[in-house]
Amino acid sequence: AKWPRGDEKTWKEALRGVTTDEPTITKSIVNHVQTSLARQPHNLDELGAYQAAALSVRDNLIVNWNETQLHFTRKAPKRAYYLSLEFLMGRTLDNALLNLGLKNKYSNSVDKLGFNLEDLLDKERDAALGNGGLGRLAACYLDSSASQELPVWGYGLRYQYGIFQQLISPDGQQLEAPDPWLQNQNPWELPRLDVDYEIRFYGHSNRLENGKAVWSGGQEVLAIAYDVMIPGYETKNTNNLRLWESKPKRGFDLNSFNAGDYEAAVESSNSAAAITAVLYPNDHTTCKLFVFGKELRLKQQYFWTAASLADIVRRFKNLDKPLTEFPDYVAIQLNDTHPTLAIPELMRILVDEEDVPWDLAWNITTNTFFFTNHTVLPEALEKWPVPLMEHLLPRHLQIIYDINFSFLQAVDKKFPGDLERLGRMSIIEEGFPKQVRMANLACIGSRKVNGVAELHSELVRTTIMKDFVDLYGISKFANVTNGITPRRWLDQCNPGLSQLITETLKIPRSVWLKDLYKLEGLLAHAEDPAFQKKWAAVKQSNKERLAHYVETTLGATINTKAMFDVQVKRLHEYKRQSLNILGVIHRYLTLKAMSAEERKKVNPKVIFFAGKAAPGYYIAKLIIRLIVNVARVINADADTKEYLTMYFLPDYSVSVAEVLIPASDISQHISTAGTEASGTSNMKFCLNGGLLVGTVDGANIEIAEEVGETNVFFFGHLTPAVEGLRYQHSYHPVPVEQKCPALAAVLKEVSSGRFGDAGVYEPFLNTVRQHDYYLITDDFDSYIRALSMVDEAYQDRTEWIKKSIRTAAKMGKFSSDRAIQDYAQEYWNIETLKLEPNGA
Ligand code: T68
Repeated sequence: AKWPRGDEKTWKEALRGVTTDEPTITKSIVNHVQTSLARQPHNLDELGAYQAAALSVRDNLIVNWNETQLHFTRKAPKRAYYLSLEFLMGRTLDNALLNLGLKNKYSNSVDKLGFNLEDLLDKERDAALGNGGLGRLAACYLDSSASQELPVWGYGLRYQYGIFQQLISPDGQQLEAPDPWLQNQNPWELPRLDVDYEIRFYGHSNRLENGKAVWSGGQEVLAIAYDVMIPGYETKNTNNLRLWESKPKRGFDLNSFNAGDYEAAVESSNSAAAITAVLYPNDHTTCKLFVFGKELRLKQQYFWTAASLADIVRRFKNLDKPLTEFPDYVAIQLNDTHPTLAIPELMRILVDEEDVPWDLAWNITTNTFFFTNHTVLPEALEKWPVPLMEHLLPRHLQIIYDINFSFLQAVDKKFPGDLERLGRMSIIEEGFPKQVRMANLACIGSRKVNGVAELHSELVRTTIMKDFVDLYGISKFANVTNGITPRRWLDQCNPGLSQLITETLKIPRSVWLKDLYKLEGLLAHAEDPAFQKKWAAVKQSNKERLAHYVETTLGATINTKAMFDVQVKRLHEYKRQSLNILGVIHRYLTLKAMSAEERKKVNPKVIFFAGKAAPGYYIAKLIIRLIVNVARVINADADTKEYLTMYFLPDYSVSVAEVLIPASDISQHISTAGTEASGTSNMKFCLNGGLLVGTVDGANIEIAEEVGETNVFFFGHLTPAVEGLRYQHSYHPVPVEQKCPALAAVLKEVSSGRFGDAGVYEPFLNTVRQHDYYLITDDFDSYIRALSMVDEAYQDRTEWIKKSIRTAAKMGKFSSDRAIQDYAQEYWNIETLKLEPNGA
């Protein structure tokens, strides 16, 4: 092709590639210190040095990102889009350096400039645009997509404030503070002020002939794109995560302004900016009690899906292909029901704006979307009141009714006269008010539906989606077991172990980090005492690193010779941190009852908790309070503190997880059977050589299948028993004293005020004593037995280390690379498109 403008030679000499030599790296950092930050060596602090290094790395990412986008545009492959309301990215600098292969060079450069790279990495604020597993999964999937050179974009929201900062008050209560993560600027995004779309809310929809309508009036706001570069590991391919920010369409209301009412003049612009102001901190519950705030959440969902779809349709239309070919070029993955409005929105675009006949539009739509379910908990299934939807999105409600009408006709054709079935399957739930069932809509509008671990997918098929399986057949309902990226969750967070693995396997790190099944090669060394010793030494130094972190944050000194037992995840009754804390109290009471001599035989243990509770989740917050106050009593008890201490680490985050996970000897994944869809931290702990104590739930089951049941400490009732036990609790309750005396003794101590605050914990204790929906009383004894087996196993340290090696060695399946391949092949039908190093 002809050179587009100017002198080709001049351009080509001036265009830069990725900087890879140390002197140029150093120059580029200093250049940013001087010009981007307007600083000098004498007033450059660590934050400034971090920013300059980050800006220099960003320059490199942008070069690759730009070439990748151009290449993809030219080649026009089918693309997949991952729509997620949450991307829990954590920090970026370390990951970018790893993926670019520039860590050593940058380390040397900043060294010469008088800084230490590890200290600079620590200056970065987490991008915490997510609640937990669902958001972190999206982040791992972006890493794997880019690393495997797949044309995948993420679409999300650019919240001004991420998940709240958690503070713990002196009496153990969770307090929330805002997370102004953009305060120091964010070098990892590129504002695309030229990429904007108008998004409408409210107004009226007037139906025309043949299914079309005109939606007008109401409020219009602008969606502005911010692009986040997603580098692949050891490839030039750099994908895009596009986050939308809301902005008023016009600066302010000129009429009010001219009338002198300045407050009214800016009001509507405030309401536009509010849409992307803050991430909703509720996981697993739609917070039914608060009617306010709900509308804003629905606004977020529509704003984001409408902007993303407008962008996707525009990109498709640039290809100059008929709209019937849309599904040959576009696959859209719905991360939970949050983006389900994308289904009626695509229908609206096709029918109202592109003049596509309804049936054809429906065909295009149902061949484009794929839906991942992340929970079967009934309280977590999203429903929106019809009146709210009618008010905010009048056209979409019409479309949903039209979809529902033909859908119910099809159901009635297959199951004539089965009114109950129609009632269950309808997108609209009858009641006051009527509600839109988003999971039904997502299922009806998608090609395939998947769960996130084998057991969970089976529960989807047999419980919440059973009627839909009867209608569509089983093949629409499949499984993709979750995965985690080994780049962040082994190489970055555990460099010592990564190094040891590379020298043991005698293959380059880049090979096993891209093919995690290669870890199986470690099995051949499990019996080698020299290797065992090195393996144990890595764990020990990670424990010391964690101890140092706890010392600096909480001021506590920790016995790093003790076993480290960790439970870190969102606070929720179904995850049963309650079982853990009640178990800790049981252990404490048992220790207190022993003689000093007896105690000496006990395996010393340090227990770590961390996790946030949704701000409105009263019981979860009480459980945090109990954990903190029990810790205070236990840690101060001279009789026992040598053998048992406990810490609640405030403000759990991705970067705190990166310190905690590699240090764990054992971690707890103890949800009531059938409630944890998958879990992903279980995979992270095992990949770092930690063992699991857990229930037969979620991905725990598949982990045990891989590593062998002898290497996992399972306990508790199984999923099929849960329903019957709950029935018993309701209709034939047995007092705790009778059913589980050990637990009754623990509850009594808490009630008596032994851990302070007598009375405060009653509402929580009553959940256990009364309905015990999560089966604490049923699983307690078996849990305590499992913990004794853990203690026993830990006494034989060599055996333990072997278990640890064998566990890590068998984690290949849980790489998110495998999960993404599965999505790419079985769902999206997309192919690798590599950007060659020379840019071809
Ligand atoms: C989690 N879900 C599952 N939800 O609980 C976990 N929900 O088992 C699974 O491993 C993980 O998804 C990945 O599949 C969540 O994290 C949320 O955070 C959430 C947020 C908003 C609304 C509902």
